[in-house]
Amino acid sequence: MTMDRRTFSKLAAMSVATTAAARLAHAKVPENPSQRVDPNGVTWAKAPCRFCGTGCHVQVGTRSGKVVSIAGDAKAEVNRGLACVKGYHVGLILYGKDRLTQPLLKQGDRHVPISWERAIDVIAQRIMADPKSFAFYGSGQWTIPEGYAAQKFMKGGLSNNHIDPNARLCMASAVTGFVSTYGVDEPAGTFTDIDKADVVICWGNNPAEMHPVLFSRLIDRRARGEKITLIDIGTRRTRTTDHAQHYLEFKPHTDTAIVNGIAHLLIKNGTWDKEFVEKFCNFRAPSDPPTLNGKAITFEEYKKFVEPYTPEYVEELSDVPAADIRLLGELFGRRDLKITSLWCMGVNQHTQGTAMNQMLHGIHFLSGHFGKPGDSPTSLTGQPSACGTVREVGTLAHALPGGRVVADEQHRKDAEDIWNVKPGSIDPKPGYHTVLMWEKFSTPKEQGGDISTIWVQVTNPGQTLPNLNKLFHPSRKLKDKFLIVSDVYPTATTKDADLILPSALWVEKNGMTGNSERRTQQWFKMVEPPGQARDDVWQTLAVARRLFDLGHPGMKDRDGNFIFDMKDESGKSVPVWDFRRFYDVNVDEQLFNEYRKFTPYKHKNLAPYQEYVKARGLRWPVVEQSDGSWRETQFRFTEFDDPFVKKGAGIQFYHSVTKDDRAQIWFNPYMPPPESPDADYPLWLCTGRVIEHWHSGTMTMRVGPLRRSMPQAYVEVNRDDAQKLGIRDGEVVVVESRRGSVELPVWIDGRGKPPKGSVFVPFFDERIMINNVTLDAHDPFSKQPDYKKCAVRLRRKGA
Ligand code: MGD
Ligand code: SF4
Ligand code: MOS
Repeated sequence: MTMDRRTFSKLAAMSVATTAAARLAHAKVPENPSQRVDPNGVTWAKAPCRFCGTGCHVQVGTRSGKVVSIAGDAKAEVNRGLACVKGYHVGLILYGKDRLTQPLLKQGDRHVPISWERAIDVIAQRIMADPKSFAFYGSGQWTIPEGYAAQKFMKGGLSNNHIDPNARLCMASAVTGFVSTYGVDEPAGTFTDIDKADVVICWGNNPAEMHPVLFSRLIDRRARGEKITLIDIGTRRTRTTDHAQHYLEFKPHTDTAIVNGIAHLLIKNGTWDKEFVEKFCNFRAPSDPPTLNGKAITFEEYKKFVEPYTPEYVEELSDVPAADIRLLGELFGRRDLKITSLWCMGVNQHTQGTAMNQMLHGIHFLSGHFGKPGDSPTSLTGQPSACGTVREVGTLAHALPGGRVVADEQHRKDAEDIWNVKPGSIDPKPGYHTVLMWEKFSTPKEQGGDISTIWVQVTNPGQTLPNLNKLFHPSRKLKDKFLIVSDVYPTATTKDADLILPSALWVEKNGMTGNSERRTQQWFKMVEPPGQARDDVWQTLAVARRLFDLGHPGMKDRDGNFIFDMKDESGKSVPVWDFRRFYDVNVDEQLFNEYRKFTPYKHKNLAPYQEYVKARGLRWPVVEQSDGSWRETQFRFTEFDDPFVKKGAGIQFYHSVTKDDRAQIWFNPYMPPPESPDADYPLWLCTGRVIEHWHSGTMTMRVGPLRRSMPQAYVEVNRDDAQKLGIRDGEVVVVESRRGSVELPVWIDGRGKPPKGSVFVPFFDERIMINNVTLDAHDPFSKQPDYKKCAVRLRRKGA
């Protein structure tokens, strides 16, 4: 786009004027080196999309202090100018009519406005009164600096490990899977594998709706004449199935049997990759008592374990025809094809989620489909920063930044040194994971419910925790339990909260996120938040400062300074807890550059903040070159790309569990699910998302075009089941489990097609709380609950 100099300076002056005007009331909008102004007076700048783990970049157009336009970002490697229906509408999420604009305190049955000062003081006083009973419930939608601040505040400042995120519900099993297989978290490959693979296998995953741009990046290859085979292994036909050459429908929970069936065939046919396995792998199996690292076994033992999983036996367990198991076995046995596996919630939300993750990596190792572009076991994440904030910053109850853990003395010592907090500040005992945290909050104190205050940021547990009647509702009737919620809109959680804090959303603040392929991304604040809404990271810092003023010893570092001391260029401390001064310095930059110090320990090296200002994200490890430039890494553990692999090693798993540079090939047996259909509850229930809506729908249901195209939840029912029950399309039915019930209209042959004996319900609709019905049974290692299967029955309303 071109424009003459005069127009440009006029526009620039105008934009300075609006910025200055806004500054009187708020913290200022920072300088943004990446922005440009077009002839219509629209200022454009980059930001990653607010929604999913694909991590597309968009160009955000602002004028007169408002977001007025969104475009795909052609410079972004992830999406190359594309966006999905949510991405194109992302600007509108800022402008729902009922944004939260002031702190609200519950008095009697009402929420009454209070000042920020009072709100911050209420939180600080609750913490001072009983610091150990305080918990922080965060999010994979926290920005990296938000999560890092909360992490340091809790573990370094309060010596309290009760911090856990919604991502526990989401990718905790991926983490335990990676850690027990590679000794370190997060995928070896990247989205580049999707460009190079000959065969892509989706394991209980519907990327066509959940990672739409990534999926079109794959399918578009066909339009260019490339041949790709897509295999969909699922429990329900979805939009992903529409594009697949092979659809293998399995009985819920039997995916473990399918993987064992492939291993069985590779060994029986002698098509496993002996050289790869001999050089780079060890074998493992569950121990008794069970531990995350299990026990070492020999290849002979492994062979014996998978021996029973013949194609016929797998068919018996899973209902997948033996011929299809053979097809998978043959494909994995071929060395001339490149195979990429994709998985997400179907594998992770599973009481054998850790096992399934381990085994998917294992099948790639056993067959040598690893370490070449296109040959990769690639786990996807749901949220925009499940990787960046939760896994890398370590906002889980047992973790420290940079892939480290509270249980390790050296890890604690290093963290205490970086934070400059007193030695011994960090508690070696992990805090409560999500399900336990909410269970403790919902249990009276006298009965061991030792969590009395939870601060929730950027998540909506009143709708999205499993088994709400057990984990969420009870606390709301207990007098001494206090719920604090930072959100941008009224939600199922704020409705029942004791204190509501209005937050700045997306480009109303600076931010950084990390997507599914280890890509760390950065954006600048572009517009002011409405009313008194303020940055989440400011809220955390303000409470920390209030505690400092009240004399909480943990808020002082070894030199007596505030643990979140922010300095300006001249080295003077800036009182960022005063919101008017918050953007006098770049708090994100200071927090990020401090966090960076944690990242080399486990070779998750990040570049300085300013490198991310220039890029559309960089994939870690990012390492400085001799010419001063910073180079990202696409393929980890491979000599040709990973700077940490020894010359001549080829492949090196340098964080190996067994300390011999090898990865682990796990055997895990098929085990039955915690709840299966029976005579009383004869149907499987699966739950999940739809393309139009983001999770609990708080943002996307306020975007007209998205709400209109998917206005309410429904239950997908198989035609045969409907006929048997005498249920018509569109009719409202009751879906009930042993835990609760909801009423929903029936959709027969809808968007997704569940097989006979199963139904599907999306969870975006706050009027229909499907999580009153779902199960809270969880994986023993990851503690991640299973939202994908429980037993329900259907009945006609009134019947
Ligand atoms: P979201 O709707 O993403 O769902 O569950 P949640 O995280 O609870 O909630 C994000 C909240 O943050 C919204 O209320 C939004 O309004 C608010 N928000 C947005 N931006 C900001 C901000 O900048 N600051 C603040 N303070 N708030 C903000 C997701 C969770 O759900 C996940 S990740 C999974 S994988 C689970 N999946 C799942 C399922 O598959 N089935 C069922 N039945 N339940 C599920 N629950 C889990
Ligand atoms: Fe946003 Fe995900 Fe859609 Fe990309 S695919 S535009 S990141 S919601
Ligand atoms: Mo959950 S990380 O968004 O799928």
